[in-house]
Amino acid sequence: MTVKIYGPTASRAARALWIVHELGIPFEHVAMEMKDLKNADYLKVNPNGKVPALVDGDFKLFESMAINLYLAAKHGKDGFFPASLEDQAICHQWSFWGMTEVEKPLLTILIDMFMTAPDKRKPEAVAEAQKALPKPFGVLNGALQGRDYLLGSKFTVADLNLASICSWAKPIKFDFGPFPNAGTWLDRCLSRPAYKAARSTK
Ligand SMILES: N[C@@H](CCC(=O)N[C@@H](CS)C(=O)NCC(=O)O)C(=O)O
Repeated sequence: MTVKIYGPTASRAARALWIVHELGIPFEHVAMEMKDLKNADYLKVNPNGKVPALVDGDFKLFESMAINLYLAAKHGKDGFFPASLEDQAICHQWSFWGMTEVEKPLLTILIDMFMTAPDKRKPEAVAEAQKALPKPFGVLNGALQGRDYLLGSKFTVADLNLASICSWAKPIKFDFGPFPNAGTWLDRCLSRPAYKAARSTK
């Protein structure tokens, strides 16, 4: 069955597009326009009127991390979705952590830098977000000490989910100098062919 991924490539739908490329499963990309997300037809897919959303046969799902964890559990091979309950919990841990500890400050800076008219920018909010980032990136840096990926030597859905959030550190030119493990891990993840393929999905 072909899964449908809803949402423009330049949105959080990129996370789901990355994983379908990584898993090598057939998918249909329903690119959507942001202006259509509150249309009645789309609200039947995702009542939040947001992207991404997934439809897999009769099954519908929203929330980017939930979509990716579902697809990884269903289609992951060779440890991409780990076998043990503990390792699966670690994948959930990093996915939730990315959303709660990292996403907001990164997005605050990204929106201010690239999507806000100069007279509407909020330097205080940006300064606060800048101040918030070293703490989680310090934690991530420590977790990656002596290992290539979050669970060890294998790239898993934990890496994909967290790197898809942390990818926003690139356009805002976050300084990974004090966090070299996190910086090289992010480069390693973002150099994967599936990430590049997802970004060029029309
Ligand atoms: N926590 C949700 C956030 C979804 C979200 O806010 N998506 C944005 C696009 S990146 C959106 O649909 N915005 C439209 C709106 O808020 O009306 C997820 O990770 O899927």
